[in-house]
Amino acid sequence: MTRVTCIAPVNIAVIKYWGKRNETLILPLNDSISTTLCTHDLCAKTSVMASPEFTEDRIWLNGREESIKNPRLKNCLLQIRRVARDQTPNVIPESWHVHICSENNFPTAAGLASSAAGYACLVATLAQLYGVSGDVSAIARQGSGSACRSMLGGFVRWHKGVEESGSDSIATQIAPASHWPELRILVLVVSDHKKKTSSTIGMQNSVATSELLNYRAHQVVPGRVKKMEKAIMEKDFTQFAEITMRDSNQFHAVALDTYPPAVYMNDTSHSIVNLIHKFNAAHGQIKVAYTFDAGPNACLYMLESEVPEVVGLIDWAFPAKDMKINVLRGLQTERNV
Ligand code: 2P0
Repeated sequence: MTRVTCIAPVNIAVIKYWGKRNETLILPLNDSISTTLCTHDLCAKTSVMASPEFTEDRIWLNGREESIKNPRLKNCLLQIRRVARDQTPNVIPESWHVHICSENNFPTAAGLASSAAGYACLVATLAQLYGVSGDVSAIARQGSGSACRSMLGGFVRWHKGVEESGSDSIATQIAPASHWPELRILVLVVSDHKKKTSSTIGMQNSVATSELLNYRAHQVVPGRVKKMEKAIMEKDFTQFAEITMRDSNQFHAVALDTYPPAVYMNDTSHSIVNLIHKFNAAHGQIKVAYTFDAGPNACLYMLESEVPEVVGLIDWAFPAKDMKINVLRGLQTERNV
């Protein structure tokens, strides 16, 4: 019997991925950029065991057995085994089955990129178990699109690619976390309920019905990606923050432009947006940026020097007795799993 355990972090997009051009291969309509967190508060942990005594592949998610027949899961397993057959045929015999145990220590499916960390962790663990080397981000991408970004640390770009096969739709590192060590993220967990519309379904509906999505993917994001890379390389927080907020707002505008609309933010999310704009206006400069994924929870980017004042502001605006809003502090990471 042989066993490997890995942990993988969540990533938070500053240029959002929303919409696929190929559902099977999970090829996106536009590039996206994220930062990978380094905190044990927000990560997935996966153990995979292989044994000649196992009679079938099985998986447990957060302690509950799930079907191994999930096509994305099956595909990741199949592809790692295919690479292993070529690269390392003697590490795990082909006849052996695997048992997979995976858990998240944060709300699953509440718009906190749980599938990104989960599939990144699964693919990295399988790759290690089977002794596979090289870039496996294209395999993680086929588990969940945003998972390919969690395979790398620091500032990461997922290139949409142009090949029909998806071979160039991979993640690359723009810069390691050490490039901008003062950058901090606060994750405000507004709600840990499962979202009504999953990202996968939400983006399918957007592709089918939103007129704004095409404009965003083809006219807006390419320019934003260039500006964002420059802001990151120059450690220009004002630019970084403004693009981050505009991109979050545009992604939610696309969600609302979808028919029927996908509403991910709630009243508390909108209160947070207003609070941050007022805070920045009071300082006469952008000190904090917000971004929201497919859920109501807020991620706030700021420099380390601002953390005490912002935490104080959040405590003041959302007293614990009135509202459940947990603040998790995320740092960036150098590497992933
Ligand atoms: C992102 N999201 O860039 C965007 C922003 C949500 C909003 O990537 O269908 O769970 O598995 O590829 O990766 C969520 O999408 O969707 C996502 P699939 P995924 O982080």
